[in-house]
Amino acid sequence: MSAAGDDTPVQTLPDRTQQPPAEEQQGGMSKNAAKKAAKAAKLAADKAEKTAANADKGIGKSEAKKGPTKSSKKKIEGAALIGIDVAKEDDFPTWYQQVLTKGDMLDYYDVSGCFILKPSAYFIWETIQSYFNDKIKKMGVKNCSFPLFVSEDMLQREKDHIEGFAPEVAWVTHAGSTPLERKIAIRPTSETVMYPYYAKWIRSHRDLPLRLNQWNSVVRWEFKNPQPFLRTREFLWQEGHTAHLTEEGAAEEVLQILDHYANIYQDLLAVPVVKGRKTDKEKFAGGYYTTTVEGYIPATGRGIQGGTSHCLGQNFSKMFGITVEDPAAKPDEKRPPLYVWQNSWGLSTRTIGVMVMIHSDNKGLVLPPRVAEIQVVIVPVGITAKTTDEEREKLYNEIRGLEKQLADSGLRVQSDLREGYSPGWKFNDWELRGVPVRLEFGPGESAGGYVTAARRDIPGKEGKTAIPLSELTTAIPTLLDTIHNDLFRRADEEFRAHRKIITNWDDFVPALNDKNICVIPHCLTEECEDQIKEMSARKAEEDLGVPQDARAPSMGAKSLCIPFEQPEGIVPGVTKCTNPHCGRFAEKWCLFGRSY
Ligand code: 87F
Repeated sequence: MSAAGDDTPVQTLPDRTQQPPAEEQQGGMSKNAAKKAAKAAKLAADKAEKTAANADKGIGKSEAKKGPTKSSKKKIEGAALIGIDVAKEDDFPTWYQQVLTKGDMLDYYDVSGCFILKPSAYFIWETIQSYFNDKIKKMGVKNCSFPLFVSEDMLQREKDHIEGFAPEVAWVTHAGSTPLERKIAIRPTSETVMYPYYAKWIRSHRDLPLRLNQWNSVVRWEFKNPQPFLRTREFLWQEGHTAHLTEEGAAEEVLQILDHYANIYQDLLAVPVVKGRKTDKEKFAGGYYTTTVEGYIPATGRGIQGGTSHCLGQNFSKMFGITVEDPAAKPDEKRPPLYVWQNSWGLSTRTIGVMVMIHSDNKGLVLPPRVAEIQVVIVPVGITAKTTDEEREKLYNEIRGLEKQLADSGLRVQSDLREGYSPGWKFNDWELRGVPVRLEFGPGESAGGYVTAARRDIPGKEGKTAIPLSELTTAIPTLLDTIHNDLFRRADEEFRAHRKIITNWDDFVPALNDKNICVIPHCLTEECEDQIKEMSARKAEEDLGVPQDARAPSMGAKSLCIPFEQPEGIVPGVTKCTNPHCGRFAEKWCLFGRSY
């Protein structure tokens, strides 16, 4: 669509439309999905036409009245096809992939399961890094870097619990064509890399607590369907590993870290999470207990683990011989050495995937303002064929002034003075990239001493306000905070509405099929969890005679966590576990759901 007249060059959005390799298309694109895509493409084209038409309203009455000409209409449809062409509600996996690639966050790579994080995604990670670094440094944690490789010997030290993980460990076996004498593992996590050195470095209780963190990448060669950010063979994370003299010292830290994780989700990404403890079945097998933040993806109705903070107890210190002399021993008194108490905690770039899945829409990314690389974009509007070079230069200079004013007040702002693109095209482009606020500035605004602000999270007129230029540097930060709070509130309301308290088994599977996750009275035994998983999977109908809804996904429900915030109502020794085949008493309310 050309606002500047029909002589504007044909505009195509940058080609960020590359499809993932066939094997990475979640489930591949079925015929049905293709049909849906075509339908959605038509919808999107219609929508884009409206958007572009709206955008043009500020351009000059004569232009707006004319409406799109035949040739400009063609261009709108072309542009829309380059935008998101499937609806979130119709084909979520394809939508997700498109939002990320067309929003310029991520690209696919020619090694399956590996992805490129482009600058706008990496900016989010850097923001998380800087927030979390600040918090952990105040706790006395120091950053460091350990090698990428683990010897087979060290990895095997952990063999009891590594067994389950073994299929995912990637090995280096050759240098060029020469076989290595001993194969070397690539770290899937760094316990076995770091703890031999903890044993060496920790000599006395005065060396405690030892608190180290790494920002690194790890490799887990998963065979399940890869999903950008959520399940990738290499991913970025931080892993913290600490050693304490006492259980209490370790326990306190576990919860402090969990709070930081919850705050990263809530305060940076505008994503609500539930804090809780993992059941014995779901905890880290090598540890003592695991705490977790659990999120929820409304589009699929699935829970997602957002980050874990483990108390490892003394398991690893016993395996690796990490001991100190008992500080309570009197001078010549011989006491047995004390095994240190350890924690480990990790948060990964999965955070970014969760954020995208929750907030983004059929126009593309919706970035929460605190992590958006560009928070505000200023787009000139109302330039017509009649506008003189001087008039345009005057408008551009005013825009440069606004940009500087906002940048000086600490905002991340960019003006879009690209020639040859219409305002409507630019609007679509910035919407695709998720920029939280667009400021429109044209001759009308200039004369009236205001800017028109459009919120990315509220489409159309409803999200537009006029802001007097005199209030710009106070109003925009306020607007960004409002956007953050609204994004969080909407996601939180949705999460709460889909967290059902269920006490009757008959309501459990139907609730899951309605995209809920369920809080149920539970006995907390592993055996019962296994049963629940089986009974809530689609195959349960054939195998167990448990009737299933035709919409039931094949996946069964797992326990997500035992929420710290427990509803009322469980009477010890009276309340029964919700699984009718269990027969035990309930211990706690436990959150169950289909999950990632
Ligand atoms: C995959 C292969 C080998 C998870 C694995 O959660 C080993 C493992 O130990 C493995 N996948 N884990 C558990 C990781 C535990 C823990 N490590 C530090 C964390 C957070 C940070």
